Amino acid sequence: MYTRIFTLLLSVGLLAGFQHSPDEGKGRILYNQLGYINYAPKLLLVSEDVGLVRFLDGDGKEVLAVKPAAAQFWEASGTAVRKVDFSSLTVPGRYTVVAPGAKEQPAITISSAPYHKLARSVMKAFYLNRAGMPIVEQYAGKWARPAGHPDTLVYVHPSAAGPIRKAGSVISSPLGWYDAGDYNKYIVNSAIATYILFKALEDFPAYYRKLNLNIPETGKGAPDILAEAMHNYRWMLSMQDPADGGVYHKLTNKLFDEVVMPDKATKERYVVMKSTAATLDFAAVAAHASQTLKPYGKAYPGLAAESLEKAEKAWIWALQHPDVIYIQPGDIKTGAYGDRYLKDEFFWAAAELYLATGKQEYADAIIRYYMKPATPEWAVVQGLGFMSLISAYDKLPVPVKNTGLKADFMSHVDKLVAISLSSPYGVSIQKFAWGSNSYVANEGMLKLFMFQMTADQKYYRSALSDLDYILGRNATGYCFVTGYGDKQVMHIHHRPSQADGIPEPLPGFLAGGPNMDTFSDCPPETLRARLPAISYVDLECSYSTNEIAINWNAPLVYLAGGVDK
Ligand code: 9MR
Ligand code: 9MR
Repeated sequence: MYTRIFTLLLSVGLLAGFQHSPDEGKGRILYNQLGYINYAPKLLLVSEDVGLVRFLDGDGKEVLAVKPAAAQFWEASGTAVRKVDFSSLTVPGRYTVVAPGAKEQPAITISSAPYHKLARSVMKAFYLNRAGMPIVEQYAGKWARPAGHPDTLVYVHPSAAGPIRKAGSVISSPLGWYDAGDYNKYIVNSAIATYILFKALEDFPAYYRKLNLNIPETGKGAPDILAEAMHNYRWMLSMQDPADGGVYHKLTNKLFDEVVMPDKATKERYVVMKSTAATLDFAAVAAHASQTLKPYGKAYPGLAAESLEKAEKAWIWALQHPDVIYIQPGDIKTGAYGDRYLKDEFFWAAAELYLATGKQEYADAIIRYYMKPATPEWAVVQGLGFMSLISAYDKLPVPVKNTGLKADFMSHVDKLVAISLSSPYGVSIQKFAWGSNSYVANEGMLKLFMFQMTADQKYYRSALSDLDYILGRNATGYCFVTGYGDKQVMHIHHRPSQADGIPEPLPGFLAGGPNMDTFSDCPPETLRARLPAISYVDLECSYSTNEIAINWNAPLVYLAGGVDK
């Protein structure tokens, strides 16, 4: 009875916006827990009650003292923070941060390459999430596990049936990455993640050609990042119906698997419904792959040509079926990725097909589907098309240039930079949705891309600031990448991490992050703040704030590797 009343009071408190986050309150120092680059700008945050911040070297000698800037209130977190700029500290080392009113004295690192391990690890996470093959000790150490989900016997769901592949017939569609904490494979999300890895290789070629991930394909003639992307891309290719070029939306169980290791999850799997979104995203990635693969014909014989052929076939299907929205069949309960707005998918596919073929019809399509840029999300993909087009800008025909795509993209990214400069936390994110940390990572990716294009330092600085947020300088105080930081995420919603009997989670995964999309995932008595930037719990039940996903890690690969290069 008393517990009931207590719970009731608690819920009233929560609904009223009462903050229960144990991390809230006074005396905080928020900082990038992996460290800062010696020659780059450096910013940490303190709460408003914290005074003069002193930096002590290994001998306890003060090397710098900074008066925090005026407090700035952030509506998203319900707290005020003061910026501490310590950019003048450039000597690599460990420094203790002390300040009156602070409840801790954290040690911060300054180094020439503080993100090297991280960049490799966020990429290696894709290997650890592979379906269809064993993860072996030589490459994974204690994270080794037997193969799961071979997907060599997959049923054609009634929604996916055609004249040749009838309902209930069997196809083979192996490999790929698990999407997230669940074991299903979804084309829409796979496509954007795969593309971003291709793009990371292209934009930071020297770095990614030599980055050794210690995976089975290492040393076999292709850069590891490409070989890893190929593990998923090969699965994607098998999702196209050879009869008509349409692409199944997903390969999935009927219900989400139990929380067990992959090899213990053996329920039947289905390919479900072809959709226009999946087919266009497939077309974009396959067209792009035809270019990415060109220098690696020895490692992947014939694959570049096959890719282009499949991409064009997918495009034709999409033109003939321009509005097949994914509608979840009644017996299928897994993720939907049900995008309803497809102009951006048409734009992205047209852009990639033009770049791969130079054909007039695709140039016309770029213009026909032209739209203003936006930061990428799984359902918002035109930004990826912009990145590809701008990278090849000089080769674009005049009418395509005349869309104003370069200026439009730059103004989008400039807006992001402007927001981050005036934001109390130094970030561009304003809307906190499911996977909020990936919004920060995607914004950082766009900024770093602009830096590559223009060499303008303002983009680089703002991208670094996004990385600072992800690595601890955020309102929860967590370093959001598993396996890293002083305050680590320990309980991600990720079946292998939950079921493997090892206390710590698999490393290198970006947790989704704070948002208020749903509160129904954890038991009702769970304490969770009711303000967007702090509404996060490090609990396995909290799939809405603490799951991981391939499309969230991918932009972090771009960002962390691009900064580490
Ligand atoms: O594990 C699932 C996760 O990958 C999804 O993002 C999430 C929302 O669709 O659903 C999770 O599965 C839960 C299901 O929806 C309801 N029963 C409990 C499942 C978690 O173990
Ligand atoms: O990332 C997706 C998020 O934008 C949606 O709000 C959410 C609920 O539909 O689903 C997320 O995607 C999940 C997918 O449906 C199933 N695998 C796990 C994904 C991450 O939570």
